[in-house]
Amino acid sequence: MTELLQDSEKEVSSLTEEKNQLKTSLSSLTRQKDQLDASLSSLTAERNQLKTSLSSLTAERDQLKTSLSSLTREKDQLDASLSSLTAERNQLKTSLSSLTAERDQLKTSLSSLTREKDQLDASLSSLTAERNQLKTSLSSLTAERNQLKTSLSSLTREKNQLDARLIEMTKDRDKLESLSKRTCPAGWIKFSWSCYLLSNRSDSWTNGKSDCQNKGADLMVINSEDEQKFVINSTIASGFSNLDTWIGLSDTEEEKTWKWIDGTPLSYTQWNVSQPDNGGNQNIEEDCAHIKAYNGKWNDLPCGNSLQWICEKKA
Ligand SMILES: [Ca+2]
Ligand SMILES: [Ca+2]
Ligand SMILES: [Ca+2]
Repeated sequence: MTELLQDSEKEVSSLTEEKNQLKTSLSSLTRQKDQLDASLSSLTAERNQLKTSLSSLTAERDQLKTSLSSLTREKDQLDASLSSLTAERNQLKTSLSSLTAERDQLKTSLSSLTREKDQLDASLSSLTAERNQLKTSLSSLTAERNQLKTSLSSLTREKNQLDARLIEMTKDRDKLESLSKRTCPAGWIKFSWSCYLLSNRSDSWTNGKSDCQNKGADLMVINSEDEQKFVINSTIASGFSNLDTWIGLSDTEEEKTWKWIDGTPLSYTQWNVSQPDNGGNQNIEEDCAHIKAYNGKWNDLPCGNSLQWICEKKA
């Protein structure tokens, strides 16, 4: 029995010890549970805060995504702008370079223009002086011009008169041309605007004159040296110079006043040496002229002498 008691005592002791241990464990577990409750409560609060944070961060992220997208577009535009600005800058650099060269040339030009301007200033000064002189000259030239205008006016009138005369003279010339084309009758010799005929017989100056008048002519009137030369040189008329021939010149009306038969003034003469002499000392009257056979010069003879004669009429 004792042994049994002993065993029970032992068992009670162990159970008591175990119960104490369990009490201690319970106490510690209760503390532990309180601590866990407190932890759970704070974790729940923390989770709620984190949920709120997550929500706001998500919103923020979405805004950032939107921003990123718009910034990406903006960046692309800026890239394009940069590219075009770079090209523009390169062009500007080129322009700057050429402008710099141009500016240097302009500087050089400016320098030479400045020198030129100084020269021009000097020239201007001398030109001003010259201009003043020219003004004075102009004034006198204006006066001169006015005089010349007056002269011009009178010259114009004169020219008009000359024009009118020219027209008349042209008409005259045309008449003369048509005259010069005229021909002479058969047997007559033409020279200039006249026809000439040597008589085939001899007679007095007066009868010779009548003979010519019967032929519509007159005794020859020598108007010029040409006509004189024609008479003595012409081949066909060479016979003329081999003969003494009456010409239409006489001083019958008034002694020593020689007149051509047609009233032509006596301007050209070809008298032989010492002629006319009215017969000299022979006490005769010599009033009619003839061409001398041997030299073609003129001499006066008595009108009744018998010579051949030369008739002349207009062609
Ligand atoms: Ca004549
Ligand atoms: Ca005489
Ligand atoms: Ca004589």
